[in-house]
Amino acid sequence: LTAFQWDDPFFLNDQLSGEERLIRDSARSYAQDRLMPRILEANRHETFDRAIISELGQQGLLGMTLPEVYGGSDAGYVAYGLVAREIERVDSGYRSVMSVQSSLVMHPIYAYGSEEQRRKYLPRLATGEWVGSFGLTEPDHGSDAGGLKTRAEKIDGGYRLTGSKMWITNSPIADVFVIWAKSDAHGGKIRGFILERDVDGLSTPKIEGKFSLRASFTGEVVMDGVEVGEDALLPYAEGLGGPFGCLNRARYGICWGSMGSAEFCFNAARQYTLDRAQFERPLAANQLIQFKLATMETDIALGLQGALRLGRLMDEDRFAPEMISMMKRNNCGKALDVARTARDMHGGNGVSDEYHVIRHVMNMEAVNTYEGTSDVHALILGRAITGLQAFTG
Ligand code: TGC
Ligand code: FAD
Repeated sequence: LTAFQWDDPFFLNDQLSGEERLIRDSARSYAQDRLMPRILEANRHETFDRAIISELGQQGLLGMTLPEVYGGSDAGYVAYGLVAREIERVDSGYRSVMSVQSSLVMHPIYAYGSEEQRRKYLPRLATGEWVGSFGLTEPDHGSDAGGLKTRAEKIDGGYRLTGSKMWITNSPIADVFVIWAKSDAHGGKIRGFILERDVDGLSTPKIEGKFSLRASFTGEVVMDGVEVGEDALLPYAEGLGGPFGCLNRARYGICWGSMGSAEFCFNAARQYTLDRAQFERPLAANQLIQFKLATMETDIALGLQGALRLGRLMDEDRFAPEMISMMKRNNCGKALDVARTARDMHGGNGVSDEYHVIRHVMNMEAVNTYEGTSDVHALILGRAITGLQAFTG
């Protein structure tokens, strides 16, 4: 008989290559040594240390699925997922910053950009010298992304963009913006444009009072007749498939990241209930507590296995978007349940940020909503299962 390992029930560690383990361990050391000591104050005061993006770059954690010639490390999707898990074990806001830069800004420039665009932007985004953001959502079009209203009008030598984007991660501090707009010159189809910070008519007000992902800046992107040259257009993306090709990668990263958050909460709840006694015995000696721990651990173990399988399929380029919807929805939902349960098991201390679990609860509320809400992913799966779309009447 093999001994059960409560902290790695299905021996996930054995299913990784030596290189994947090295990347995971180095990301874990960075996250625990450098990010964990900063998070309490950052979350409490809603601040983000810009230096973190440069540090992620120095650690080789930005654009890691891209080829080395553009500043990436060609490390593959499993390695990328393992890093997301380590960063989100500390905080979803920090993972968000990394996901946006890697999957939502570097990926489209690599996949849909010209060679000049790749060479201009990717190396600087990979080192963290430049910060990127991705504008798809608008005040009146979130789940219904295809209804977006931002327009690109053809002018002499380029385009004029008008519209506004809402809930955009990194926008208040970004140097580079990948903006999705309907282009009159392309029959009203959705096209991607690269905007730089210093263009006239661009403003990026920060959204205040956010009670989730407080350690990551979120803002608007307001474009009041922003004029850009022909070279701002991403030549190789047309239609919703452009932004969704990026979202596939970012949603996949969240499958792993959410499990990192859940593992933190599970470990914290296990240790807390072992250490704290009530009625003259450890809380962990109670059946109700053990039931909760068993459920949490099962959800995490299954979620990690699913994420790993999905990552292997992505590395083989053999994935369907519905697989990502299934795992994004499942893992975010389970991570939210785990965080809420861990919060409860900490009693009154659970609402103090010193114990960190309440911060994970708050974060997972947004993670369960962005990149496609839980119910939108259910509808994507429902459509694939039945052949009937239920988004509209
Ligand atoms: P639908 O008819 O389904 O598709 C229209 C076109 O898009 C293509 N497509 C995809 N392509 C690749 N991958 C995918 N996952 C794709 N999903 C759709 C599709 O093939 C089709 O192409 P074509 O050539 O035939 O035109 O479009 P719909 O309008 O019915 O879509 C409905 C729905 C609900 C599925 C979709 O709009 C959706 O997923 N909405 C959710 C919106 C969303 O996820 N927004 C994310 C914004 S970014 C963000 O949240 C970043 S948070 C970052 C952080 O901080 O970490
Ligand atoms: P809505 O679409 O209005 O949905 C509201 C509710 O209605 C949800 O419960 C939803 O599931 C439900 N609903 C919607 N349609 C249907 C339907 N057909 N049937 C049944 N129920 C339905 N976007 C970006 O482009 N870039 C970013 O960097 C970015 N970062 C973000 C960071 C944060 C912190 C947050 C909170 C959001 C971010 N977003 C970003 C936006 C995010 O993707 C959207 O919030 C999300 O897609 C949901 O859109 P919405 O907020 O407009 O909600």
